[in-house]
Amino acid sequence: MTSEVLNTQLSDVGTADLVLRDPALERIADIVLSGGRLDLADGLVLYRTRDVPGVMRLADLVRRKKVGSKAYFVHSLRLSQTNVCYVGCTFCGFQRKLGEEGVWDYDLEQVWEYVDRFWHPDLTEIHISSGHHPKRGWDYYLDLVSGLTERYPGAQVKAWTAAEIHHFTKITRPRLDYREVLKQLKAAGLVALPGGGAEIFADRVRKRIARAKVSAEGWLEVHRTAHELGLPTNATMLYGHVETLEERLDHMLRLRQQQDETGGFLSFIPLAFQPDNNQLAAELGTRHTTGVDDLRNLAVARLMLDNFPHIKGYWIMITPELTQVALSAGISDIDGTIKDEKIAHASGAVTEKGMTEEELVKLVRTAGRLPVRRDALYNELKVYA
Ligand code: V47
Repeated sequence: MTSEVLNTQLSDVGTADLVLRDPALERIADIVLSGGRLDLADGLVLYRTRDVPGVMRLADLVRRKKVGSKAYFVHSLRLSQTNVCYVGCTFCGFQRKLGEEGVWDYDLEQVWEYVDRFWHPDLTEIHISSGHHPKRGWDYYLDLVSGLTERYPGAQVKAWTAAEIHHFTKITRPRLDYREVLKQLKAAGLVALPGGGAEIFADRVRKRIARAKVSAEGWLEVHRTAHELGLPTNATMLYGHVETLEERLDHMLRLRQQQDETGGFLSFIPLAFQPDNNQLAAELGTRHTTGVDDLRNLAVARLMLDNFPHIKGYWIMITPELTQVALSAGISDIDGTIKDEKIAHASGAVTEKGMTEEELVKLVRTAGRLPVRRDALYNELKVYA
């Protein structure tokens, strides 16, 4: 592709720095820059080319077209009210069975005490993700959302993965469906759903790593229903274990298809497998994703998921330093302060459990981007000009 053609098609962002060394990428750049769609075969080219910087540059161009120089973060708190879980996903080092050593299981008073401990005037999002508890009743979850909403009015409650929503349908008597569970949570104050529990949609992988969890179809149905009810959601993909590149792309294409239909996804977050203290790590040997795979994967996501507003680099799992580089590989969001991450750290994450707002602003600034503090729904709260 000549720079002349590129300049005509993307005059708004400029393409002077789009140097592509692999001719196969030029055909893909043509499609992307003319507003076309990439298919699975194109995705494989992106995953297999040695010109990783070229893939990153192309993704960066798309990122720039969507958000300019802005990079978003949120002042958030992770809350995992329990680690009790009966599902037994093999990649998970966080889960404990009832009565096992290392279990925690907060009642409501303990939840308030926990949030009080981390509360800050700028706290805008409480992101809850936990385990499938075999004993807790439905009212507890409704009281948890309404209690948080009343006690911390400045903080939006973004809670429970589709897998947990699926679990809630099983504990309600009479049994409620996804729609009714979500309606009641929304009425209690819920504003959005996090994207966890998606893992990899392909059956072959799901059977091996998340056999007893909500199916791929169930996960997508929960999110479709949430979108229909006006609850935006995120989507994740757990990569770097036994999945193939085709299976990663299949995962993204299923999300893209659903986003075409509902438009309710805000952000896509690739989750790099944390390979310690879990059964899958024992089977595979401790094997971290490489920085190149992390960056390439984020760039591929930006290019394949053309209808997603944001691709998030999750600094907890890929490190703050690599997240800075990823700000030039297609990402527009770096999550947030988090404060007390537990799930990734239970499987050996080497990062801190949280960062301050000042550290996040510095991270973004020194990567050459404009820091923007947002809320859970991507409303802009402060631009750090
Ligand atoms: O659902 C568990 C994953 C998820 C491991 O929506 C693991 O904004 C890697 O959902 N290695 C929880 N991943 C985290 C999550 C999330 C994170 C950041 C942002 C958002 C968002 C959501 O973590 C779980 C599971 O898919 N997970 N164990 C592991 N060993």
